[in-house]
Amino acid sequence: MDTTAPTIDPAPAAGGQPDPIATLPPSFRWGVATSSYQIEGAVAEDGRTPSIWDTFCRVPGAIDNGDNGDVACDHYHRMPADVALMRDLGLDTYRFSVAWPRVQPGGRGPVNPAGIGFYDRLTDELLAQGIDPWVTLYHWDLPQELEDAGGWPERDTAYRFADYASLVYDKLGDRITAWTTLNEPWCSAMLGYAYGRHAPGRQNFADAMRAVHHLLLGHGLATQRLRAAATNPIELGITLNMSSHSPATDSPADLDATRRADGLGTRIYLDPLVHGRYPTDVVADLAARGIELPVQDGDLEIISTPIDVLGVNYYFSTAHSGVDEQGRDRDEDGNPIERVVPTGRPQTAMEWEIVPEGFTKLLVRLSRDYPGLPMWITENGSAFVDHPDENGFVRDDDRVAYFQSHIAAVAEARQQGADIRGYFAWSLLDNFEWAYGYDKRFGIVRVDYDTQARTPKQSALWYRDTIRRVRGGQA
Ligand code: IFM
Repeated sequence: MDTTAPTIDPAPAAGGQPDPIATLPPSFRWGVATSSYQIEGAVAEDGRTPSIWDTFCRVPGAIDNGDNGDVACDHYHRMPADVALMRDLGLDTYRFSVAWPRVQPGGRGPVNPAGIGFYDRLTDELLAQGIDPWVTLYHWDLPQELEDAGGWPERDTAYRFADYASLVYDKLGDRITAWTTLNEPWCSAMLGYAYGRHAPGRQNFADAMRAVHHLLLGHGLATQRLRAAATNPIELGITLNMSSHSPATDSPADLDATRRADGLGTRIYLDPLVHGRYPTDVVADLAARGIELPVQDGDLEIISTPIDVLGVNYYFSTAHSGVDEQGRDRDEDGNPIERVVPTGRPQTAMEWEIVPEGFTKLLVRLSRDYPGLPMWITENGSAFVDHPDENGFVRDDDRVAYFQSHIAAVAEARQQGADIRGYFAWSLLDNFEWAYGYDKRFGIVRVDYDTQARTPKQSALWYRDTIRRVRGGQA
């Protein structure tokens, strides 16, 4: 990394108040997160078979600009240099995901030595540079063969996932202690099977609900397998994407829409994971639509197998209305309306409203409703339109401001009693942002996709300096 690049001082906190980030303890842990399909490329190398994303990217119109992950950031071939970048940023930990079709081609059968070899080398490289590896087992790249057999709406996929998790643990468990089963099952279920915006691109709400249950079952089965296999202490958990939901007005329709958004966004996952039951109001809402979750005897005990850590991914918060723009409270199928209403706040390039206080509210709420579960912020970050200067340097003040206000929001939640142990910035590199392709840049390091050159942005330098100051107790 160019150490002559400017060092960025954090902006003073508003109103001359002490910076809340200064309240984070030196023991607080800092990292960056990525995912396999978004950065690796090399989709047909060393025995990897297609995932649902390789297939979906070939559907005309599915991805902006017709982009795909064939090359992405070419991380598969540039991994040691990328780890060196992380070392130069002074990171404690790196959260990456393992590509299922790379290590178990087709989603069944034995491990592929060449595929797992990549993660084996990555693990060793991280440890050699003093960075703790944190594995996510599933960040959406389901082997296509398993989708052809029914995908997550099919119960068998949960058992296939547990087998795959065991294979990975068997090869990496001697060196890796932090394990996340699933990343953002809401996205897998809703974007993938209800809205058709993500792979595999299906649009069937009942299938999405079946996927929710089987994702949770897969998580529980994998948790049991890893616990049984672990000979050393491990930190095991799941990562959920969550927001604070508020009603657009205090009308009964808006209050009910907010309840339903929270039910399908947060409680349908956390209630079974932590309390061993699905929320009764959500079950009733589904029953009103003729849908029953495919729960079998013993499933909820498996799903609520104790975990050590809850991963929280936060990007925005939302206000909800129970009526559409024409004032109707039911859609054409007779289902109640639940509409996100803009509040006029500034937005990121994703058109997501910037609501740091919603982050504090969410974290405090989680610690109240699901007590005793330590939290890590496993993703937080923002896409903005980046403009490199004549030297290729990106002065991304908007991204720095986003990080500053959101890390301060985490510190504020800790002050209010939430047990939060660490923070991963999303993301190390600009990367393949799913249906948006490469136009949306979340990286703290700019990637020139023509040359694959990496250039740390101002936000990377700010993050490095913030970590140093907090560690030294002088944030
Ligand atoms: O890029 C994604 C990531 O894969 C999952 N969490 C949200 C990020 C930004 O959309």
